[in-house]
Amino acid sequence: MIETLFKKSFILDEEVFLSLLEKDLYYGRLFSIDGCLVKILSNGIALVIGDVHGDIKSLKTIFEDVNVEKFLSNDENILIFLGDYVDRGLYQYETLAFILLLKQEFRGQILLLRGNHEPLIQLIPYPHDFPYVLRKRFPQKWDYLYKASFNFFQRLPLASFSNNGIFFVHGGPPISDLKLSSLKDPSLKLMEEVLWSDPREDILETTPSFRGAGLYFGKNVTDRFLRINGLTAIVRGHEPCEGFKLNHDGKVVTLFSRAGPPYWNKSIGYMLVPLSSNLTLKALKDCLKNIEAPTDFNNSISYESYF
Ligand SMILES: [Mn+2]
Repeated sequence: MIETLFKKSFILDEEVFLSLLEKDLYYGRLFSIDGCLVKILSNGIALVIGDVHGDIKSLKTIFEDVNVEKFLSNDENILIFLGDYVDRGLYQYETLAFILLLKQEFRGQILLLRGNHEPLIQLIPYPHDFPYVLRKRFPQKWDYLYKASFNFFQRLPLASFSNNGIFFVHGGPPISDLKLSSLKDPSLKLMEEVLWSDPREDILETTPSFRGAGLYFGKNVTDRFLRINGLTAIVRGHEPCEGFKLNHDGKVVTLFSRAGPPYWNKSIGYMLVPLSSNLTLKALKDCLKNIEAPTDFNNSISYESYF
Protein backbone atom coordinates (compact mmCIF):
# COMPACT_ATOMS: atom_id res chain seq x y z
CA MET A 1 0.00 0.00 0.00
CA ILE A 2 2.66 2.55 1.05
CA GLU A 3 4.85 1.44 -1.84
CA THR A 4 1.91 1.95 -4.22
CA LEU A 5 1.22 5.45 -2.87
CA PHE A 6 4.93 6.28 -3.10
CA LYS A 7 5.11 5.22 -6.76
CA LYS A 8 1.83 6.99 -7.53
CA SER A 9 3.19 10.26 -6.14
CA PHE A 10 5.81 10.36 -8.94
CA ILE A 11 3.23 10.11 -11.68
CA LEU A 12 0.30 11.85 -10.02
CA ASP A 13 -1.78 13.75 -12.54
CA GLU A 14 -2.01 17.45 -11.70
CA GLU A 15 -5.81 17.38 -11.80
CA VAL A 16 -5.82 14.66 -9.13
CA PHE A 17 -3.25 16.67 -7.13
CA LEU A 18 -5.61 19.67 -7.29
CA SER A 19 -8.58 17.63 -6.15
CA LEU A 20 -6.58 16.30 -3.17
CA LEU A 21 -5.58 19.87 -2.20
CA GLU A 22 -9.19 20.96 -2.23
CA LYS A 23 -10.47 18.15 -0.02
CA ASP A 24 -11.63 18.95 3.49
CA LEU A 25 -9.03 18.19 6.14
CA TYR A 26 -10.63 15.36 8.03
CA TYR A 27 -10.14 15.01 11.80
CA GLY A 28 -12.38 12.12 12.79
CA ARG A 29 -12.56 10.56 16.25
CA LEU A 30 -8.82 10.69 17.11
CA PHE A 31 -8.55 14.48 16.91
CA SER A 32 -10.64 17.46 17.83
CA ILE A 33 -10.02 20.78 16.06
CA ASP A 34 -10.70 24.19 17.56
CA GLY A 35 -9.57 27.03 15.30
CA CYS A 36 -5.85 26.53 14.64
CA LEU A 37 -5.36 24.14 17.58
CA VAL A 38 -5.85 20.37 17.50
CA LYS A 39 -6.44 18.25 20.59
CA ILE A 40 -5.29 14.64 20.23
CA LEU A 41 -7.83 12.16 21.59
CA SER A 42 -6.02 8.98 20.52
CA ASN A 43 -4.73 6.53 23.13
CA GLY A 44 -2.38 4.86 20.69
CA ILE A 45 1.11 5.84 19.55
CA ALA A 46 2.09 8.92 17.54
CA LEU A 47 4.74 8.67 14.85
CA VAL A 48 6.14 12.20 14.66
CA ILE A 49 8.01 13.49 11.60
CA GLY A 50 9.98 16.75 11.50
CA ASP A 51 10.89 18.87 8.46
CA VAL A 52 10.66 16.98 5.16
CA HIS A 53 11.45 19.79 2.65
CA GLY A 54 10.90 17.78 -0.50
CA ASP A 55 13.03 14.83 0.60
CA ILE A 56 10.66 11.99 -0.19
CA LYS A 57 13.48 9.44 0.09
CA SER A 58 14.16 10.16 3.75
CA LEU A 59 10.43 10.05 4.44
CA LYS A 60 10.21 6.63 2.81
CA THR A 61 13.30 5.46 4.74
CA ILE A 62 11.60 6.42 8.01
CA PHE A 63 8.38 4.69 6.95
CA GLU A 64 10.34 1.50 6.23
CA ASP A 65 12.20 1.71 9.54
CA VAL A 66 8.88 2.02 11.42
CA ASN A 67 6.96 -0.38 9.16
CA VAL A 68 4.36 2.35 8.87
CA GLU A 69 1.80 0.13 7.17
CA LYS A 70 1.72 -2.22 10.16
CA PHE A 71 1.86 0.79 12.49
CA LEU A 72 -1.20 2.40 10.88
CA SER A 73 -3.08 -0.91 10.81
CA ASN A 74 -3.72 -0.22 14.50
CA ASP A 75 -6.49 2.33 14.10
CA GLU A 76 -5.57 4.14 17.35
CA ASN A 77 -2.09 5.02 16.02
CA ILE A 78 -1.50 8.40 14.39
CA LEU A 79 1.07 10.12 12.23
CA ILE A 80 1.93 13.76 12.99
CA PHE A 81 3.87 15.93 10.54
CA LEU A 82 5.43 19.07 12.04
CA GLY A 83 5.34 21.05 8.78
CA ASP A 84 7.82 22.24 6.11
CA TYR A 85 6.78 19.86 3.33
CA VAL A 86 8.09 21.88 0.37
CA ASP A 87 11.05 24.11 -0.64
CA ARG A 88 14.73 23.11 -0.89
CA GLY A 89 14.43 19.42 -1.81
CA LEU A 90 14.52 17.65 -5.13
CA TYR A 91 11.05 16.05 -4.85
CA GLN A 92 8.76 18.80 -3.63
CA TYR A 93 5.74 18.04 -5.81
CA GLU A 94 6.15 14.30 -5.17
CA THR A 95 6.50 14.78 -1.41
CA LEU A 96 3.37 16.88 -1.15
CA ALA A 97 1.55 14.46 -3.45
CA PHE A 98 2.71 11.49 -1.30
CA ILE A 99 1.51 13.17 1.89
CA LEU A 100 -1.84 14.08 0.32
CA LEU A 101 -2.27 10.50 -0.88
CA LEU A 102 -1.45 9.22 2.62
CA LYS A 103 -3.97 11.63 4.09
CA GLN A 104 -6.60 10.38 1.66
CA GLU A 105 -5.87 6.74 2.50
CA PHE A 106 -5.54 7.03 6.30
CA ARG A 107 -7.84 10.07 6.71
CA GLY A 108 -8.44 10.14 10.45
CA GLN A 109 -4.93 9.01 11.42
CA ILE A 110 -2.84 11.75 9.76
CA LEU A 111 -2.31 15.18 11.27
CA LEU A 112 -0.65 17.78 9.03
CA LEU A 113 0.62 20.78 10.97
CA ARG A 114 1.77 23.96 9.29
CA GLY A 115 5.42 25.03 8.94
CA ASN A 116 6.85 28.42 8.06
CA HIS A 117 7.37 27.11 4.50
CA GLU A 118 3.58 26.73 4.25
CA PRO A 119 3.81 30.47 4.40
CA LEU A 120 1.88 33.30 5.86
CA ILE A 121 1.33 35.71 2.99
CA GLN A 122 3.02 38.41 5.06
CA LEU A 123 6.11 36.26 5.71
CA ILE A 124 7.39 34.35 2.71
CA PRO A 125 10.49 32.33 3.70
CA TYR A 126 13.68 32.21 1.68
CA PRO A 127 14.19 30.04 -0.24
CA HIS A 128 10.59 29.57 -1.32
CA ASP A 129 11.37 27.74 -4.53
CA PHE A 130 8.22 25.59 -4.62
CA PRO A 131 6.52 27.87 -7.23
CA TYR A 132 9.60 27.54 -9.47
CA VAL A 133 9.60 23.77 -9.11
CA LEU A 134 5.97 23.78 -10.23
CA ARG A 135 6.69 26.18 -13.10
CA LYS A 136 9.44 23.95 -14.42
CA ARG A 137 7.31 20.83 -14.29
CA PHE A 138 3.95 22.31 -15.29
CA PRO A 139 4.73 25.36 -17.51
CA GLN A 140 1.05 25.89 -18.40
CA LYS A 141 -0.69 25.30 -15.09
CA TRP A 142 1.93 26.08 -12.45
CA ASP A 143 0.30 29.28 -11.17
CA TYR A 144 -3.03 27.54 -10.70
CA LEU A 145 -1.30 24.65 -8.90
CA TYR A 146 0.65 27.05 -6.72
CA LYS A 147 -2.46 29.04 -5.75
CA ALA A 148 -4.28 25.84 -4.81
CA SER A 149 -1.27 24.68 -2.75
CA PHE A 150 -1.04 28.07 -1.07
CA ASN A 151 -4.74 27.97 -0.17
CA PHE A 152 -4.28 24.46 1.19
CA PHE A 153 -1.37 25.65 3.37
CA GLN A 154 -3.57 28.41 4.84
CA ARG A 155 -6.00 25.76 6.10
CA LEU A 156 -3.42 23.72 8.04
CA PRO A 157 -3.61 23.89 11.85
CA LEU A 158 -0.74 25.50 13.77
CA ALA A 159 -0.28 23.25 16.77
CA SER A 160 -1.53 20.23 18.64
CA PHE A 161 -1.37 18.75 22.14
CA SER A 162 -1.92 15.36 23.70
CA ASN A 163 -3.67 14.31 26.93
CA ASN A 164 -0.30 13.26 28.33
CA GLY A 165 1.18 16.71 27.97
CA ILE A 166 3.10 16.92 24.70
CA PHE A 167 2.81 20.08 22.60
CA PHE A 168 3.48 19.59 18.87
CA VAL A 169 4.37 22.62 16.75
CA HIS A 170 6.73 23.69 13.96
CA GLY A 171 8.69 26.45 15.69
CA GLY A 172 7.88 27.25 19.30
CA PRO A 173 5.28 28.32 21.86
CA PRO A 174 2.93 31.29 21.37
CA ILE A 175 5.25 33.65 23.23
CA SER A 176 3.23 36.83 23.52
CA ASP A 177 0.18 34.95 24.88
CA LEU A 178 1.33 31.70 26.44
CA LYS A 179 -2.13 30.22 26.98
CA LEU A 180 -2.89 27.30 24.65
CA SER A 181 -6.30 28.82 24.00
CA SER A 182 -4.58 31.77 22.26
CA LEU A 183 -4.07 29.41 19.31
CA LYS A 184 -7.77 28.94 18.70
CA ASP A 185 -7.96 32.30 16.97
CA PRO A 186 -4.36 33.55 16.82
CA SER A 187 -3.17 37.01 15.83
CA LEU A 188 -0.61 37.31 13.04
CA LYS A 189 2.05 37.89 15.70
CA LEU A 190 1.22 34.61 17.47
CA MET A 191 1.19 32.74 14.17
CA GLU A 192 4.63 34.12 13.40
CA GLU A 193 5.89 33.07 16.83
CA VAL A 194 4.71 29.45 16.60
CA LEU A 195 5.88 29.01 13.00
CA TRP A 196 9.27 30.74 13.20
CA SER A 197 10.74 30.69 16.74
CA ASP A 198 13.74 28.68 17.99
CA PRO A 199 14.97 27.65 21.47
CA ARG A 200 18.30 29.01 22.72
CA GLU A 201 20.43 28.00 25.70
CA ASP A 202 22.25 31.30 26.18
CA ILE A 203 19.20 33.40 27.03
CA LEU A 204 16.40 32.94 29.59
CA GLU A 205 13.69 35.10 28.03
CA THR A 206 13.54 36.20 24.38
CA THR A 207 15.68 38.02 21.82
CA PRO A 208 15.02 38.89 18.17
CA SER A 209 15.83 36.04 15.78
CA PHE A 210 18.47 36.12 13.04
CA ARG A 211 15.77 34.60 10.83
CA GLY A 212 14.08 38.00 10.72
CA ALA A 213 10.82 36.48 11.98
CA GLY A 214 9.78 34.78 15.20
CA LEU A 215 11.88 34.98 18.36
CA TYR A 216 14.63 33.10 20.12
CA PHE A 217 13.19 31.82 23.38
CA GLY A 218 15.03 30.79 26.54
CA LYS A 219 14.32 28.24 29.24
CA ASN A 220 12.14 30.56 31.34
CA VAL A 221 9.70 30.94 28.44
CA THR A 222 9.54 27.15 27.97
CA ASP A 223 9.02 26.57 31.71
CA ARG A 224 6.25 29.19 31.92
CA PHE A 225 4.48 27.87 28.83
CA LEU A 226 4.56 24.27 30.09
CA ARG A 227 3.47 25.22 33.62
CA ILE A 228 0.59 27.50 32.57
CA ASN A 229 -0.84 24.82 30.30
CA GLY A 230 -0.07 21.74 32.41
CA LEU A 231 2.24 20.30 29.73
CA THR A 232 5.47 18.27 29.91
CA ALA A 233 7.38 19.04 26.71
CA ILE A 234 7.45 20.72 23.31
CA VAL A 235 8.14 18.61 20.20
CA ARG A 236 9.00 20.77 17.20
CA GLY A 237 10.91 20.88 13.91
CA HIS A 238 12.27 23.90 12.07
CA GLU A 239 16.00 23.62 12.85
CA PRO A 240 18.50 21.47 10.96
CA CYS A 241 20.30 18.95 13.19
CA GLU A 242 21.58 15.38 13.15
CA GLY A 243 18.10 13.89 13.35
CA PHE A 244 17.17 15.35 16.71
CA LYS A 245 18.42 17.63 19.47
CA LEU A 246 17.31 18.57 22.97
CA ASN A 247 17.08 22.01 24.57
CA HIS A 248 16.01 23.39 27.94
CA ASP A 249 16.82 20.25 29.97
CA GLY A 250 15.04 17.99 27.49
CA LYS A 251 11.79 19.97 27.60
CA VAL A 252 12.19 21.06 23.97
CA VAL A 253 12.79 18.32 21.41
CA THR A 254 13.71 19.22 17.81
CA LEU A 255 13.18 16.66 15.03
CA PHE A 256 14.78 16.94 11.60
CA SER A 257 13.62 14.26 9.19
CA ARG A 258 15.27 15.17 5.88
CA ALA A 259 18.76 15.06 4.40
CA GLY A 260 20.70 16.38 1.42
CA PRO A 261 21.60 19.96 0.51
CA PRO A 262 22.18 22.45 1.99
CA TYR A 263 22.84 20.86 5.43
CA TRP A 264 24.13 17.39 4.48
CA ASN A 265 23.23 15.93 7.88
CA LYS A 266 24.13 12.24 8.15
CA SER A 267 21.18 11.24 10.33
CA ILE A 268 17.44 11.74 10.13
CA GLY A 269 15.17 11.66 13.15
CA TYR A 270 11.66 10.71 14.12
CA MET A 271 9.77 9.84 17.27
CA LEU A 272 7.29 7.20 18.45
CA VAL A 273 5.37 8.75 21.33
CA PRO A 274 2.86 6.73 23.40
CA LEU A 275 -0.21 8.87 24.06
CA SER A 276 -1.96 6.84 26.74
CA SER A 277 0.37 7.17 29.73
CA ASN A 278 2.15 9.95 31.56
CA LEU A 279 5.60 10.55 30.18
CA THR A 280 8.67 11.67 32.08
CA LEU A 281 11.31 13.64 30.17
CA LYS A 282 13.54 10.57 30.37
CA ALA A 283 10.79 8.41 28.81
CA LEU A 284 10.25 11.04 26.13
CA LYS A 285 13.94 10.98 25.27
CA ASP A 286 13.72 7.21 24.85
CA CYS A 287 11.05 7.78 22.17
CA LEU A 288 13.61 9.42 19.87
CA LYS A 289 15.01 7.51 16.90
CA ASN A 290 17.93 8.40 14.74
CA ILE A 291 18.70 6.56 11.52
CA GLU A 292 21.21 6.89 8.73
CA ALA A 293 20.10 9.34 6.05
CA PRO A 294 19.90 8.28 2.39
CA THR A 295 23.00 9.47 0.55
CA ASP A 296 21.98 9.41 -3.10
CA PHE A 297 21.64 13.13 -3.63
CA ASN A 298 24.09 13.24 -6.54
CA ASN A 299 21.48 14.46 -8.95
CA SER A 300 20.22 17.21 -6.71
CA ILE A 301 19.90 20.61 -8.30
CA SER A 302 20.07 23.96 -6.64
CA TYR A 303 16.98 26.09 -6.59
CA GLU A 304 18.83 28.79 -8.54
CA SER A 305 18.40 26.62 -11.62
CA TYR A 306 14.69 27.36 -11.55
CA PHE A 307 15.16 31.08 -12.16
MN1 LIG B 1 10.91 25.71 9.28
